[in-house]
Amino acid sequence: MNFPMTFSAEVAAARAAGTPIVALESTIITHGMPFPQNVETARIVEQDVRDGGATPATIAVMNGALHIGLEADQLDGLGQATDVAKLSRADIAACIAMGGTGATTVAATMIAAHLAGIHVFATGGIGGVHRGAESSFDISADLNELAQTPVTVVAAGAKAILDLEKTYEVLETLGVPVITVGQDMLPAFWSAVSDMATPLRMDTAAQIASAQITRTAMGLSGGQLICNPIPIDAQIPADVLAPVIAQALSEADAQSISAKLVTPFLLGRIFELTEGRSLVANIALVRNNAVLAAKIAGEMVKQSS
Ligand code: PSU
Ligand code: MN
Repeated sequence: MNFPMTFSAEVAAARAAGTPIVALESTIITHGMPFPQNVETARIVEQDVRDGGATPATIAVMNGALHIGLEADQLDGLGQATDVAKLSRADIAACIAMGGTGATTVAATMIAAHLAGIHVFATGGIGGVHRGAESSFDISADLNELAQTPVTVVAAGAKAILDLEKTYEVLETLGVPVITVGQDMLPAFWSAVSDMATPLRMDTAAQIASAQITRTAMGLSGGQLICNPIPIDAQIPADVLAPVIAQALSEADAQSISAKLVTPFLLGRIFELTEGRSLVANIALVRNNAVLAAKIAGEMVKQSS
């Protein structure tokens, strides 16, 4: 390998032992949540993965090296740093080549996880087709990544700030399995249900692991999107959120927020407009996803051996 890739001590040990590992992203820490809740959440989510029987591997680029698993002080540093780049497929290699530091989005975390032989990844919500994409062309690189990189991504669906109908249409076009856990309707990130039926439903981690293993065995490229609804007692109902999302979107438009700044701006404004309630829900859903991802990773080890 002719680029620097380093493993945290616990990830190195898990690799040597062949025990389950769950990848975690870092953009949610640097661009998705405010300090200090970002660092607190990252630590709690890592512990949720351990409690679920797997080893957490939080992924980031630091000083030109791809880190698979962060030591506690590295996580603290990243969570407090300003000026950290937001890395997707387009810029992760350039950041490493230039010795830079950056946080990985869903797309970049999938690439890194695959390079490290990790098959399961937990996050909050994936990026997708933004509202107004018919004129802005703003479609997250997360969607293409799901189509080509064999990693199972556990999320609470696509983020509700997006055009969810267009997002799921594009996923279907790209041949990405969209699997909702335990219910017939797709979730909507902060809300447990949307008004859309899920293309596929599964009820156990074993089924989800088997589906990814079968997909890869058949030579079908790409991963799967696992839509894990936020626990009902932690959700914010969609009708409560709708006007808040509309206001944040119109402010983004008025201020000409574009490209990589859109999602962080919207999440930040929704946090303010809900007086922190959106963050409480976001933390609950990420934790829920980490627990499921650990079970799926365990099943993958079991079924592959
Ligand atoms: N999930 C969250 N909060 C986030 C993200 C996911 O709960 O901030 C991040 C992920 O890194 C995802 C990114 O890839 O938001 C989407 O950014 P964009 O829309 O610019 O592609
Ligand atoms: Mn975008």
